[in-house]
Amino acid sequence: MSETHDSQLNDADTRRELDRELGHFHCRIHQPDDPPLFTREPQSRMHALHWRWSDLSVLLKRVGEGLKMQAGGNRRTLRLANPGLPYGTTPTLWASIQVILPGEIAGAHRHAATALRFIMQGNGAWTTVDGEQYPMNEGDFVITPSWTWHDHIHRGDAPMIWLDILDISLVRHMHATFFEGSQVEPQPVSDYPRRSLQQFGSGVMSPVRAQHHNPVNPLLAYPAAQAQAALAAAAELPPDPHDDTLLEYRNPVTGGPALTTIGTRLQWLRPNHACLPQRHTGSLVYYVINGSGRTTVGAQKFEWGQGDFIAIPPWTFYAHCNDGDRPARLLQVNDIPALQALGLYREERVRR
Ligand code: 1HN
Repeated sequence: MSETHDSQLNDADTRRELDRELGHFHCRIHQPDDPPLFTREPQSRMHALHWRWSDLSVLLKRVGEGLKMQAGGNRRTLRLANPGLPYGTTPTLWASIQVILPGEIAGAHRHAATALRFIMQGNGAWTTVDGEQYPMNEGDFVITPSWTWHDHIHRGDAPMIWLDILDISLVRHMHATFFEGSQVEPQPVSDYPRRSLQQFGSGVMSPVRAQHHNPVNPLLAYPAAQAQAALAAAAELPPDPHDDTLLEYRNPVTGGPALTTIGTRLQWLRPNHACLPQRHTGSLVYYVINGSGRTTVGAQKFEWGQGDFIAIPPWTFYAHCNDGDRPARLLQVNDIPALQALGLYREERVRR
């Protein structure tokens, strides 16, 4: 046995032995078989995943018909669960599809986790967020900033579904979970139930002396028609090589993303434009609003259509392509604002 090998063995034995003693004092030293603390690049355990609407629609029907809406602020949701993670859809985000039946009330509660909703199908449900009340129609985007009271009431006559995305996994990693259920279900509605939309909803004008009800983002609802018109107008311009047309839902006061930890964007992919690959820190969840195409994620290729979901792990190259003959529209939800706030955002774009 060479001298170096011998001394390494001894060192390994010493390390193991010392570690046992240190354990009594809640201390430890690096062990020979510890996994590396640092990797050259992020190595995510999250899987790239594709959920098809043809599967989801059947499962949603079963969840809707089979499960009761429980009292106490519970929700009836189908979770998009990533098999590479102990819970959630990405390392930070938790995506689920909520089913609400006519006449049901999803009672009021609030949590430290930030939430967003994007209405997938149906209409007639209303959401109340800190006393403001908004109808939820297909394509609307409504937010529940951290610690705002929220409940939903379905006044329509057919089941409704929407996408809920929360930063639950981020908040759990930070050990910052708070939750409170309301004694009053549903919560009282204020005298000016559309205040934030009336003050900030134009997107181009805002009050000079508004009393911000909510210091995080005063605007709680982003109606579909306005967002879709903005997207269609921007899509008349030449495409970005990596993203074609990608618009962010913004906080009208700061100009930053609508939520402090979660980024929400609408994407337009025109036919015959193959986006170039890119990768960045942060994870993504896509919902296909309409159209079809394919997305390469690392070595995998997902062929998607309307109603499908895709999850993309951090630091993995991805590129979209619309090979249909109509434009495709996607909702992209990411955790980029959280990474940016911590100084951890990086990106790489392949050039032509
Ligand atoms: C939640 O509070 C809602 O308020 C929806 O509608 C989905 C998923 C996990 C945890 C809390 C809602 C949720 C959720």
